[in-house]
Amino acid sequence: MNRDETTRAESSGLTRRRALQIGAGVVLAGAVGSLAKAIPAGAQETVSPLVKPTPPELFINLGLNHESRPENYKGLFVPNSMFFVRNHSATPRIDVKTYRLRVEGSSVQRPVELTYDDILRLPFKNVFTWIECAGNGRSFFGTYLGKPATGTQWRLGAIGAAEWTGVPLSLVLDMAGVKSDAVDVLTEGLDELKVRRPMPITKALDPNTILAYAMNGEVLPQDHGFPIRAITPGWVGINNTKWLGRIQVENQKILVPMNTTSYIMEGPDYADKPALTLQAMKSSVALPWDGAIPAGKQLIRGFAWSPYGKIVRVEYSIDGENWRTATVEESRDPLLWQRWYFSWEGKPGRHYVAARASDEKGNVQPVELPKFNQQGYLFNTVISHPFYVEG
Ligand SMILES: Nc1nc2c(c(=O)[nH]1)N[C@H]1C(S)=C(S)[C@@H](COP(=O)(O)O)O[C@H]1N2
Ligand SMILES: [Mo]
Repeated sequence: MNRDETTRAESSGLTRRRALQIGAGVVLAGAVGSLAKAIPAGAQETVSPLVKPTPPELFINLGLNHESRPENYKGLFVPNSMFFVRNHSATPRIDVKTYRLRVEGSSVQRPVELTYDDILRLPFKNVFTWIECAGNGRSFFGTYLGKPATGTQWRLGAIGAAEWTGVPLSLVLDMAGVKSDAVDVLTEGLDELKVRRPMPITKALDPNTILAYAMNGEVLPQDHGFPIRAITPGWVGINNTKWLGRIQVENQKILVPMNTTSYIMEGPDYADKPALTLQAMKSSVALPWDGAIPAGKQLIRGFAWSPYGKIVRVEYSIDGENWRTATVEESRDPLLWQRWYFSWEGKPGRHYVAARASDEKGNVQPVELPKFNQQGYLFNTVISHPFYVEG
C-alpha cells in the first residue's frame, strides 16, 4: 500500500489489514459492518488468488494474473500497490518462522540452509530494475498478425520498475562453496506448482542478481514473492522466482518444463525451440487504453526500456507517417526504464499514438511485424495506442 492509500484507508477508519481483506474479496462476517455493504453484490463470494487489493482502476483482472495500468504511475518506480502480478498458482502464505532457503546440488561443496533472519543478516545491496513478463504485449500477435498466441492476453502493462533490496546470489553460492565446474543454477519457488527455472552460472554470479527481501523500501509483498525472490535484471520475468525455497547448482545444463516446454520460442520459424533469456527493447504509452484525455494542450507520457542498456531516443507519431523526437528523461540506472514525454494539442476525437525507442547499443524498436511464436513471447513491434480527446 502506498502512502496515499494508507492515508485514505486510515481516514475512512479502515485498518491496513481490513483494507487488504476487503480488496481480496474475503467475507468478513459482520466484522466490517457498513463497509461490507459497500462491496458490490456477488463480489463477496470470490476469494482472490492474490493478497493485495486489485481494484479495476489499477488493474486489468486476467484471473490469476493482473495487468497494471501505466497511466496511474506518477514516478519512475511503480508503487507496490500498482505493480502487475503474474502467478502460475495462487499466492502462497509463507511463515517466516519455518521458512528455509536450501542451496544444494552437485556443484556445491557443502549444502547450506538459511533462515529468513540469516538472510537479513547478510551484506545487501539495492538493485534498481524492472521485471517484465516474457508474454507482455502478447495480445498484439492476435490484433496485428491475426494469429492469437496462447497465454494471458496482456497489452503492455506486464512490466514494473522498482528498487529491490537483497543479498547477492553470488554471496549465498559462495557460502555453499560453489565449484568451478558449475554450469547452471536453478531457483525454485514454494508455490503450489513449485515454479522453477535455471540460469547460467554467469548470470547467477552477476553482482546485480540478488535475492530480494524488500521492494521499494517495504517488506517484499506476499504477491511479489515474500519472503524472498530472485531478481535477474534484464532476463525474462520467469527467472525472477518468487517465494524462493531452493537453489540447485549443477555441472550440466538443467532441463525443466520452464525451459523446454514453456518460455521457449516455438513456431514455424523456430526449429530448435530456443529457451528465452533476455527481454526485448520496448516502449509504452502511459495513457488509458482507448480512454479519454481532456481537450487542450496535454503532456503525453510513456516509458521505454532495453535489457541492453540506456534508452537514447524515443520517436513518436500521431498520424503514423510523421515522426518526431520525444524528450527522454536521463537514465537513472542502465538497468532501469526511462520516462519520455511530448506536449500535444489534439482535436476532439479518436487518435493513435505510436512510440519507437532506440538504445545506446544501436538497437531500434522494429516497425516490421514479428515472426509468430506459438506462446506469444517478446512482442516488441511499434504499436498504435488508441485514445480519445474529449470534445
Ligand atoms: N515461484 C514463482 N515465481 C514466479 C512466478 C510464479 O508463478 N511462481 N511467475 C514468474 C513470472 S512468469 C513473472 S513475469 C514474474 C512476475 O513477478 P510479479 O508477479 O512480482 O510482477 O514472476 C515470476 N516468478
Ligand atoms: Mo512471466
